[in-house]
Amino acid sequence: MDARLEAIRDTVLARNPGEGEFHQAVTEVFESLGPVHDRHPEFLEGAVLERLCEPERQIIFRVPWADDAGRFQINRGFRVEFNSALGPFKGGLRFHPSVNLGIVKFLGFEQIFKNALTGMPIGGGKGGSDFDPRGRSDAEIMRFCQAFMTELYRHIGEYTDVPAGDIGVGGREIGYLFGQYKRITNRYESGVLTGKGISWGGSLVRPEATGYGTVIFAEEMLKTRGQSFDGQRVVVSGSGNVAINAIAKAQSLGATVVACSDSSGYVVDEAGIDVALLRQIKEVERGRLKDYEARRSAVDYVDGGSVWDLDATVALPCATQNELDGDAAARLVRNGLLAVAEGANMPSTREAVAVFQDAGVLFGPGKAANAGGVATSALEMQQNASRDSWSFAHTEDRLTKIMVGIHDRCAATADEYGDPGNYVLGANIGGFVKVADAMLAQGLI
Ligand code: NDP
Ligand code: 2IT
Repeated sequence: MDARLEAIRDTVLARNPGEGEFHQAVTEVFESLGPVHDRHPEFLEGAVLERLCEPERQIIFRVPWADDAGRFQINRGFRVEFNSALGPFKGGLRFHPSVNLGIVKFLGFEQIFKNALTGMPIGGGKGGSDFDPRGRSDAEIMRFCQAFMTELYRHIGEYTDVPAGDIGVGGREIGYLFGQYKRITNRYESGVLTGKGISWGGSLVRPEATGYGTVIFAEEMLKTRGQSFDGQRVVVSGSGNVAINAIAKAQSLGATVVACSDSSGYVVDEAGIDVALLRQIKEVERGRLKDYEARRSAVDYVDGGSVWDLDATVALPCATQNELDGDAAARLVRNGLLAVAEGANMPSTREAVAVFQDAGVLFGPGKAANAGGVATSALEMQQNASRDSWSFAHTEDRLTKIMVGIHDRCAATADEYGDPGNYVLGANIGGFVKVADAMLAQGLI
């Protein structure tokens, strides 16, 4: 790492002790930015990096709620409003027992650059709670969402901060959150949340957008080597919103997705994952992936283990951070891997990324490859602002153009900085320069 940047990075790490994922995300971005600071000394003079690493505002709050047995439960809520140089803070809410400040900050930090890459007018933020939705009734989910919004409402707004979904937060939760926001504020402010239902201000394609976008990004990478998804053998981790829609899109392009997972285990279905059955189990019944095995022939369920033990030509990690380490990467490379596109945020460890890059595997980092979700959230905001709603075909066409544009910008930036094919460099520099220019233009804030 450039020595000037390393000194700033070390200060950031010392000021934020114990936030391992945040340290990892900052280090990974800083490693790309040395050459930018040679060309743009004004970024150092303007203390852009120091400002970027300090969120504009961080909110931590108590979320008290009552479970079905009438017992009082206390969770912790977060919203980190990281950077508003390009637009209102924008990013999802994660409900998962592992959520802590360091995780919310890594996600918010990544979101700044991702949102810049989309070309849409959105800043970066993230939030969530250590609430565990697993095993909770619908009524408990509703009461939790209402309690969460009872504090969050005062910090968000169409022009201020616009949350959406992430792990553990989908259409159901956004509905309860929106209802409570409306009830407290007495305002039908559609643009305050994205991922809404279609009849009450949502956008077609938003549910599919992250998974579809990840596959579109991967297809563009494959094209640079004269290849496509057609005939590829694909392994996907996760079986949530991003994973299911990535599987559907990859198979529509002629690939066979032979496996997917949840946090308990994985299924191997050599005929190709049955997306309708997977949706039925995970989205309708809210069941476990294990249930898939009994309902389809010639399927193996492996309890525990790792989906990365299988061989594949394309890997799409779509579950969570640091789920793919250096050993798993080396195994995939040995078994003939061509490409990786990250549907999840930071699913590959730094060691894994190094293995992929050293082996010449096409590697699309999350902040570029999974930007289709937030980009379509911005399209939802655009429809809300004009009180309009677009067709599926039109919205999907916009998403496709945005993803191709992100791919091409990352590739062109990597070329410009002398490292062709390095999408990590291209995404980090491309996103950073746009935000840095806007921050300097807006003065010392
Ligand atoms: P969901 O809650 O819909 O699904 C998450 C999936 O990942 C589940 O299969 C879950 O398994 C698995 N998973 C979650 N945490 C862990 C863990 N600690 N260990 C193992 N498996 C785990 O979330 P999404 O699909 O929305 O999000 C998946 C990833 O994509 C996240 O990294 C998120 O930040 C990222 N992302 C999401 C976007 C969106 O639009 N939703 C946009 C961009 C990125 P189980 O059910 O067993 O917990
Ligand atoms: O990580 C992400 O980009 C998301 N969870 C989606 C955020 C959004 O505002 O749609």
